[in-house]
Amino acid sequence: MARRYTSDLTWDDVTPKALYMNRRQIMSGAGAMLGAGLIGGAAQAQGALEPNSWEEITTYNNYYEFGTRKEDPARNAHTLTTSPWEIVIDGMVDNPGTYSFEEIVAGQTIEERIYRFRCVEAWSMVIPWNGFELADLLERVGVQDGARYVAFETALRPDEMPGVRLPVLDWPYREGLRLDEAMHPLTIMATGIYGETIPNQNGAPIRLVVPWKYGFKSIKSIVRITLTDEQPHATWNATQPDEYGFYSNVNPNVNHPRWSQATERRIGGGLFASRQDTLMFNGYEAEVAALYEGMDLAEFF
Ligand SMILES: Nc1nc2c(c(=O)[nH]1)N[C@H]1C(S)=C(S)[C@@H](COP(=O)(O)O)O[C@H]1N2
Ligand SMILES: [Mo]
Repeated sequence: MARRYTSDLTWDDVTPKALYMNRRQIMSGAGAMLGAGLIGGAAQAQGALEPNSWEEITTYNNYYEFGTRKEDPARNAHTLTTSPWEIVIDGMVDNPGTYSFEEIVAGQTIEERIYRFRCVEAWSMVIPWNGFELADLLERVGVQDGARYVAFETALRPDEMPGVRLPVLDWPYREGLRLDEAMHPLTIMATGIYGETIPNQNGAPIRLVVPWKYGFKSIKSIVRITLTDEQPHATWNATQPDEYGFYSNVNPNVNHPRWSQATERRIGGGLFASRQDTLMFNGYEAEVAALYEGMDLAEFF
């Protein structure tokens, strides 16, 4: 019951709200570039893991349903209706059904989890999420014997999502985890950032966060969760199987065919910040390596 993961990043690492508000004001001012450079540079010199600002987290996004440029989701995602919201939970569960967002979060303790977030494109952030362990939800609906994977699906609403009118991906966006990955205490369903309701561009009202995997596994605005005995369809994996594996664990030793994964650019690091080394399993090796014992991580990338 009290199986709780303690993050290696604590709230002491988070810029207090007053401070990050100041920082936003500083950065929008005349010395914006210089200020960003000095702050980011200082933090990095100390090896500190300073969470990214609200501004950075909510304006530099990947959410292709709202466009493929980093600034598109912040501009376009306001059209997404996030209330009411329902999630279908089906497949190999004792209590399948259509659950409202309120039913899903009822009784969950919303925790703060400050996680590194590493996109497969080799940029990264540190994000203070609010959410609950996916395992808690799965335990409530009752996972049946024989279930081996969890499949997830994002909403598909052409009226509200300009990006899905183009065949950029095989909509709806879908992802999947092995059951033991889904049940891992690091895996959360996020409903907030910095204690605020999660913005639409970050996957409102509820999205997955799997911090040891490349960002595309952390599927947004979930409307369906299915327990299954077969490896689920995963959008990026299906699109380019030689470039995006089903597992997609962050791994500095396995390069993307078109770029190195050994280093990453921390968003907000500033003009003079050097790239930083990418950590095995994004820094969560001690917690998750056992899940992959005996697996060839280059073959099952
Ligand atoms: N439905 C959906 N989920 C998605 C994506 C997307 O395009 N659509 N992009 C993924 C990618 S590539 C990344 S890096 C993260 C970005 O999350 P953020 O914008 O909150 O930082 O969301 C992931 N989840
Ligand atoms: Mo990504």
